[in-house]
Amino acid sequence: MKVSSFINGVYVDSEEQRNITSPVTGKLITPYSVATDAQVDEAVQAAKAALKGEWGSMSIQQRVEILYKVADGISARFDDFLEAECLDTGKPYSLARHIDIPRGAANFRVFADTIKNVADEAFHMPTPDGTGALNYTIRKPKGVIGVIGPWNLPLLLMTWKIGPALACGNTVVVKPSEETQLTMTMLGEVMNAAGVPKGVFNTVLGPGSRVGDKLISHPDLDAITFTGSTATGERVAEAASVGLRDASLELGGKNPAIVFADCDMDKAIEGTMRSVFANCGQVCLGTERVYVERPIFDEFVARLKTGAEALKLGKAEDPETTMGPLISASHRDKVLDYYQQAVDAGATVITGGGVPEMAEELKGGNWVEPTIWTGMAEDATPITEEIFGPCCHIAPFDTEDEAIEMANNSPYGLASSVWTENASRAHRVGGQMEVGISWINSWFLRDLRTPFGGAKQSGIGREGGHYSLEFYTELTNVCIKL
Ligand code: TXE
Repeated sequence: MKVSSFINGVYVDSEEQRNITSPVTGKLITPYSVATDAQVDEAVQAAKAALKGEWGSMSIQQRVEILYKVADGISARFDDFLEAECLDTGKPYSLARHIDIPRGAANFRVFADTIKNVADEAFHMPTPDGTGALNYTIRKPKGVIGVIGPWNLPLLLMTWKIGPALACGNTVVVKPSEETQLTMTMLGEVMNAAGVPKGVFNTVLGPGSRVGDKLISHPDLDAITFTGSTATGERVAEAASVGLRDASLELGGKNPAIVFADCDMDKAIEGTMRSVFANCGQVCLGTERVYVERPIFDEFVARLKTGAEALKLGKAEDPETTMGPLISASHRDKVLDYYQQAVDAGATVITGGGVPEMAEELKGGNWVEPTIWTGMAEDATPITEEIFGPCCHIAPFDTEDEAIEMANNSPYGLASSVWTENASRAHRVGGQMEVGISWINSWFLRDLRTPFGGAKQSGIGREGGHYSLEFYTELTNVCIKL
């Protein structure tokens, strides 16, 4: 497969080639072409021109039909997308088969349905002369949207933005993470086959600091939607402020789980296993801080340890595999540095803490052990900073108020999970979490109509359902004097 930017309906090469390597083996997967500055500009100009062409004059129904075809196109090539996503990220097939690829298709279907069913607002108003007036709103596309995303759930997170952006009639220039570009590259073929007009969907490939920065600084972008780290989110917000463009920022997290003694322990362990270790801990919604009520603390720690030690690290395609590697060697260095900082901060290492012994052919991969700590002070950096690896710290608590205070004591506010069988407590505690998404007895349970986003340094704005429409459209109020 040739990996290059997709501009105005065709793949374009460039002289500068870089390598994509496997997180599983460290070996070369394929080279890719880095977009030049001129190609970034061409992509934005193609997107701008497409707004005025066939795409711009389509009815909502016509757009919706095309988006259904895009969803069908992903589903029809399910196995190709699955293989590419797992090759790029190293995540187990068993995970991507149930989450990443189905959600990639669903993101087009759901937002096609959303735009089809949304009603315009209308208000009648009295006027001094008694004739009255009628106000109604018209939803228009914002224009050219810059879409920048991360490497942890590449197809899922990018289409979560591209789906609603196109449903609302915008055009997009997409910059996937330089770590994971395969499924976004394939999406170009799907768009062409579905009849998406040229220039509506474009990709530019390359490093964020260069290609990404060139894109967000382009004066002809009308809005930017970004998922990634808080530090880069601040840079995106800065670039968006020039020309007063709108920016939607979905950033990092340091998500807590609170486990009360009245929980269903089996469910709490199963849910926490997923929230800590799924995707090798590389999920923005993942749990890295677990607070457990003292009477069940020892049992909880022992059972989570058993679960962590039962995880099977291995190749993505092996049906036995339940955990893959980290995305890159540099990310592994970062995670291992936190593992060391935890020891330095006096942590008791319940399990893991290092690099696992892997079979010869996997030795070059970015493997780390699933890790659980106890005993750190709440201000230790492995407890305050996002690690983005397969690890968590477990601390005991004695009262509900103490648990809420510890859980909320973070500069981040993306997600939380509360485990209790007491319905009053579930509502009381769930509502007090300073986060965008508060789960009770669950994790990663997502209805795409609900608002998604973070409080505090976890982001600005919400996407999902009609919240996405708010971001991806510009409203015009028409006021008619009757
Ligand atoms: O993120 P970046 P990285 C967190 C996680 C991880 C850390 C760093 O803690 O360890 O961030 O990961 C593009 N202008 N999350 O370095 O830099 C970049 O090319 C424009 C949490 O991968 O934020 C990529 O496409 N674009 C997160 C995207 O931004 C720029 C998921 C994200 O990269 C740019 C990923 C620039 N100046 C990491 N610099 C989550 N919330 O899910 C970089 N990019």
